[in-house]
Amino acid sequence: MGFSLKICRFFTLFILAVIAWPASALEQLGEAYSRPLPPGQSTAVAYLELRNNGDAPVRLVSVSSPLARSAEFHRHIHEDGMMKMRKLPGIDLELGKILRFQPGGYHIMLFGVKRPLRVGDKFTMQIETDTGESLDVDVLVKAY
Ligand SMILES: [Cu+2]
Repeated sequence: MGFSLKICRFFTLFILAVIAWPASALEQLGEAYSRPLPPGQSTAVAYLELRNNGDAPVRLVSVSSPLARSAEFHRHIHEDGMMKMRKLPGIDLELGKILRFQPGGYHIMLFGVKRPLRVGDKFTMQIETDTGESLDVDVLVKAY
């Protein structure tokens, strides 16, 4: 009786977990942040960490923000002893893997930023995947 009740509880919890499983594959880890942008400048950079919690690999295909005219995925690479950055048409994110946008690596560039950014300001970005998922990201402007 006690044992079968435990089994029953286990399966009930299991089924509830499956039902409650988020449809969203992309999970933001920690805080997304940007840096102050003085008046007269219009290109900003944003960083964050994402994990693929879905059940298949996913590809990030676009990023946008109401703050900017356009936004792109970029990556810094070393080439011929120089640090260069490349625009990426998309970024593949394996199942269970973490993608870190961080200084010197992957980053998100925002072009045509419509206002200066001061420490403590916030703005939003939307990241879209090839599966049609859209993740809203709140970005905080932090000091260097
Ligand atoms: Cu860049």
